[in-house]
Amino acid sequence: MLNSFSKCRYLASETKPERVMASASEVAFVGRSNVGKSSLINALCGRVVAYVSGTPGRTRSINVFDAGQGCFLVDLPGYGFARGPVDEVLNWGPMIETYLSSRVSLKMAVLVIDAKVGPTPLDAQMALWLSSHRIDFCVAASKTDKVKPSESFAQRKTVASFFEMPPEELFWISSKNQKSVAPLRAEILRALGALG
Ligand SMILES: Nc1nc2c(ncn2[C@@H]2O[C@H](COP(=O)(O)OP(=O)(O)O)[C@@H](O)[C@H]2O)c(=O)[nH]1
Ligand SMILES: [Mg+2]
Repeated sequence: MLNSFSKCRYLASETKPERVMASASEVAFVGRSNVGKSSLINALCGRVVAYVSGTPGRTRSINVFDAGQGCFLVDLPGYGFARGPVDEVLNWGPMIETYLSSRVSLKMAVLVIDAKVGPTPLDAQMALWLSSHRIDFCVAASKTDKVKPSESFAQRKTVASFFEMPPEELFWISSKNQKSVAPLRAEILRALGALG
């Protein structure tokens, strides 16, 4: 069973979900554009494997990373960014929905949200969509370095209660200073190794 992402490497970029290669098991990252999905993948791997951009809406394809032993990490295009070529914007919803609902090897989604901003209506919609499609997911609040330490405890509690979970179940992470990445890494490895 896989026990780290030290050998994880970029595999492919696809705009058609049906073209993504088959895996034994995989975990996908969803969330707003620019929320820190690619940075989080890099933090989980302990080195740069995913492209990080300062410009929102840059990732318009499904980026696949091979973690070894047939396991994939999948970086999905971010939502909430309306600008860009019309066909790309219109293609976004069907592209991730088709991907998420058709991958038989998908073990879990990581819903990445901004720790300071908290969940947006689109994040809430995504959580509901995942639940209604019976896709197991966890929530990772990223960029926690932007939350004042004095407000961190209360903010984590508020965000967790939005998702109706205890605060300790909400992953509270900073990719910038690598803070608390380990518990999420363990959860993803557990999900990838899960049978069924
Ligand atoms: N302060 C801070 N900035 C971050 C963190 N994670 C990502 N960023 C920044 O947020 C921007 C978007 O990051 P990226 O990973 O490309 O987001 P994506 O669009 O969701 O993949 C970049 O400028 C990153 O450097 C974090 O934990 N803390
Ligand atoms: Mg990205």
